[in-house]
Amino acid sequence: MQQIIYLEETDSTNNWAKRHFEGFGAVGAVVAHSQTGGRGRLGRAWQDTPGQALYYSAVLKRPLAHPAGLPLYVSLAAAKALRREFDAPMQVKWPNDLLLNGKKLVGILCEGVPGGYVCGIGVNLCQPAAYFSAVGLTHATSLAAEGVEIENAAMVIPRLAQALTLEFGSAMDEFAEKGFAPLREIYRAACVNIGRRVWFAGGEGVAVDVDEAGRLIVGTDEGEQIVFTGEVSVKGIYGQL
Ligand code: BT5
Repeated sequence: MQQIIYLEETDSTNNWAKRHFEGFGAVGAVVAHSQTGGRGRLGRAWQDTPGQALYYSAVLKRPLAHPAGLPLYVSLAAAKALRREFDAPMQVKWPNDLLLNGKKLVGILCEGVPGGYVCGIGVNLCQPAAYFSAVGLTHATSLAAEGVEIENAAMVIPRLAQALTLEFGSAMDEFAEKGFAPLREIYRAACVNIGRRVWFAGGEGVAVDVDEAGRLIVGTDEGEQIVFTGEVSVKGIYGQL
């Protein structure tokens, strides 16, 4: 049985997992009812709606042959858990946002620490659509806002936390050994970037593929470019014209 710790409040479940990393077994997780300093990538904030969303971080203490693909693995693992629990058809925006009906439902923040990894996953469960417009997150959504019936979030949260934690156990043996390559087809099928116009730090073009290492391949006027990291906006997604 993998250990999942439930907290009433913390700054960020990723921070908490890092501070208590030594106390975890090979696989474990922490969930908070509320985060006072939830973090996104690149110093951005993750909004807190206590009890209406899942704030979860998995702790992973195992070597990964190709750790660069971890955020993509985690996005597929979360998509699988959400499909299983709620029958929700998720899409992925490279590298690791999960979208439902074109809006951001899940944010993922993977961080390396000495001896392993912390994988943070935020899932919006039952905030009403009006909440997102009130806080200016016009491209975000929750399961409930998309019509998924959530009777009791307090019961859904531990169920989803358990489903997610399973994905960090033996389910990830193949990824730990072989990296992203065996997942490439599944990822490509879910990826909203492919075939769309994208903008990235080095230019713009049409996303044509995701390679075996999980990098985005973009066809530009100067030829194919490989995007390793950073922000990529996608035409037609998040209000991008
Ligand atoms: C992410 O960053 O999407 C990663 C978010 C990870 C959150 C989890 S919660 C548990 C764990 N503990 C943490 O402290 N973090 C992790 P990024 O790609 O940088 O996106 C951040 C952007 O998403 C913000 O600038 C907003 O535009 C938007 N955003 C903020 N809160 C949101 C929410 N609740 N739902 C949807 N979008 C949100």
